[in-house]
This record gives sequence, structure tokens and C-alpha cells, in this order.
Amino acid sequence: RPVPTPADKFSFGLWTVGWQARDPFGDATRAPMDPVHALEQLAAIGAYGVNFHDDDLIPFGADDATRDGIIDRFRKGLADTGLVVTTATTNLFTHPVFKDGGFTSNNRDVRRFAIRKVMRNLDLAAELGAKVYVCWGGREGAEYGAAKDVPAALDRYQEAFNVLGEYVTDQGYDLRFAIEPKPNEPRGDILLPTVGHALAFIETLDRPELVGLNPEIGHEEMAGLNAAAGYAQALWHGKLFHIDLNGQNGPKYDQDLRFGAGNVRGAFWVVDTLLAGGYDGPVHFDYKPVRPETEAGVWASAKACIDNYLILRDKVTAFRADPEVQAALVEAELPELARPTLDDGEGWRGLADWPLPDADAIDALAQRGVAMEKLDQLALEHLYGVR
Ligand code: 3MF
Ligand code: MG
Ligand code: MG
Repeated sequence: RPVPTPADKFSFGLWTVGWQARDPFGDATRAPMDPVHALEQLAAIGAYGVNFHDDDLIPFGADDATRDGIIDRFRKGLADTGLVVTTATTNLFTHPVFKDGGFTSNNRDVRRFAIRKVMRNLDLAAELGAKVYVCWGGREGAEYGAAKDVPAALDRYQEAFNVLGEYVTDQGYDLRFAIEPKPNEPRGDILLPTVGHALAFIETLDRPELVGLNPEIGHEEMAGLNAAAGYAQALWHGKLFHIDLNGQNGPKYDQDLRFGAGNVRGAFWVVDTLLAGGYDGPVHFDYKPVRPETEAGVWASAKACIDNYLILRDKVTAFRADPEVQAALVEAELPELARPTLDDGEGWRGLADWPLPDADAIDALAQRGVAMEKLDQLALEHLYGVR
């Protein structure tokens, strides 16, 4: 079995292993987790980094003295365990004040408070060395059509990112933002529901270079999308700033299963895409140990996230190195796809001079073999562990 190293950059959110397993129908089944205890346990399973919402660490509304004490203790925990703060984020969804959104609440004072809350945690994130600041807008949306003016809400969303981009620039923070799309839950419909919506939105900002994406496997699958394809396009745009890996079984509520559970084939292609695209940020797991588990199950599942990533990475590497796979890729014309369609300097005029294929040539093209079934079966056999 491969073992994790710091170069793998495995990270977890305090809210993942510390989830008390409260759900819409049931109370918590696990006790609150001390953040420093979480650091110690995460270090023990081979994690490199940690990530937190402001309120995961500092209870909402804590006074300054309490806040400072908590941060000092956490900083000592980081030093003792060697864990790195890779990322931070803001909770703009739990407190009832955000019931109709943070950046896009219909209420102006709530929006101003939301931006201030982010600014305050950006200071802490910068101080602790985080490089990415994740923004998941779980309450930015609505259940009913007239309840949200979508264009106005997008104006306010844009305004929030513009002012926050100005803030980190003026403060000289080495931080970039990563928007985390999600189609629904907790709101009936959430703004910026998919990777594609978020990519288009980012280009409208004053400082688009400061804003990228944090796609979560489960969120893309909730929208019926292929998560690997979303990661691939985010990489293509240079916008894959962070990743939330987990497991999901098709379009239903957000399951947040440990990475590698749920859609296993999807997980294989996500790892393949990350390796092919040269993703080198934190390999972050955003999952929730299932509600019936005790703390033992929390650490078993956290370790399983790491193990499953390493297992899949080995399988993907073996798949790509397999000579039969390489032959099938040629048969399926993948190297051809990497070739520009037009010759250098040819342009449409040159193409217009290209003799159109006659009926026989078109027929031959239509009849050509592709090895796509063979290729996919090879992937499956690598995944099943029989090759
Ligand atoms: C919800 C999520 C969030 C985000 C987190 C990071 C609570 O479905 O995925 O987890 O990942 O807020 O910003
Ligand atoms: Mg999720
Ligand atoms: Mg997430």
C-alpha cells in the first residue's frame, strides 16, 4: 500500500471530521471535536494541511479575548503537528442572519455584514499562511421565482467579489479566491450552480485573475454532470485553484461520502484528469463520516479518503502506462485530436481550397474503427484490479 507524504498535500476541513452529524431529521450523534485534537489525529493519518470556516475555529459571536486565545492555541497546535493551513473559508450559511443569503441577501445590512465577516477571516487566513480562500455560497439562492431577482443578485455577487479582490490587493495578501459551485441544498436553487456558470461569472469581475474554482465532485454529480469533465475544463481555463474530493451516488441530496465511495468510476477519471492536467494544489477532502459512526469511524474514513486517492492514483498511472492502453488510444485517434484541425497559416481560404472528400472517402471515414469500448474496458480492468 502506498503511504502519504507531504508532497501529496492531503488536506481536510475541520468541519469534515468535526461534523457532529446533525441532519434535517435528526440531532447530533457525535460530540463537538476540539480543533487541536483534530490537528493531532489528522497528522497521525498522514494529512499535510487543514482548512476551516471562521466559525469552525472561533464560535460565532466570541469576544476578542476568547478569539485570540483560540487562535493562539490553534497556532501552537499547527506548530506541534506540522500541519499547514492550506485554505480558509467563511461560514455564511449557518447563522439565521444568513437565511436569505450572504453576499446576495435581499437585505443590504446582511450583505454588508457578510462581506465584513469575510474580510475579518481573510486577515486570519493570510496570517496563518493560507493561499486559497474558498467561497461556497450555499444560501445564495431561493426556493421561489419572485423571491430572488437573479440579475440584481448577480450584480451584488459581483460587487462582493470586486470589493474583496480590492481588499486582498490593498492589504498585499497572497490569497486567491475559489468559488465552489453547487446546484441546490440548502437553497432550492443556488446561484452559480455549476463549474460553467461560475467560470462565466468570474470573467465579469474587476480582477478575474484573483478568482478561480473549487469544484466538489458530489456537487457536480448532484447536477447530473461528469465531475472529471468539469475539473478538466477548469484546468483548461487555468482556474482550478482548489478541489473538494468526496463521493456521491447520483443526483440526490449532497451525500459527502468519503472519497472513493459512491461513483467509483467517476473518482478514477477525476484522479486521471488531475494528474493529466498537472494539478498541484491541495488534495482536499470535503466529506462527512456517515451519521451512525462514532469517532473511530471518523478517523477510519478520513484515512480511507487518503488511501483511496493513493490507490486510484496507482491505478490511473498503471492504466496510462499500459502498452495496450496506449495502442487503443492511437486506435481511438486521441493523438489526432491533439493536432490542430487546420495547417499552420492555412486559414479558411486554404481550407476552402481543400478538395471535399468524395462519397467513397466519406463512407470510409464513417466506417472507420474506433477502439472506445476496448479502451474503456481496459480502464475498467485496471480499476477492477485484474490487470
Ligand atoms: C457544502 C460544502 C461546503 C464547502 C465549504 C467550503 C460546508 O456542500 O461543500 O462545506 O465546501 O463551505 O467553503
Ligand atoms: Mg458536498
Ligand atoms: Mg465542499
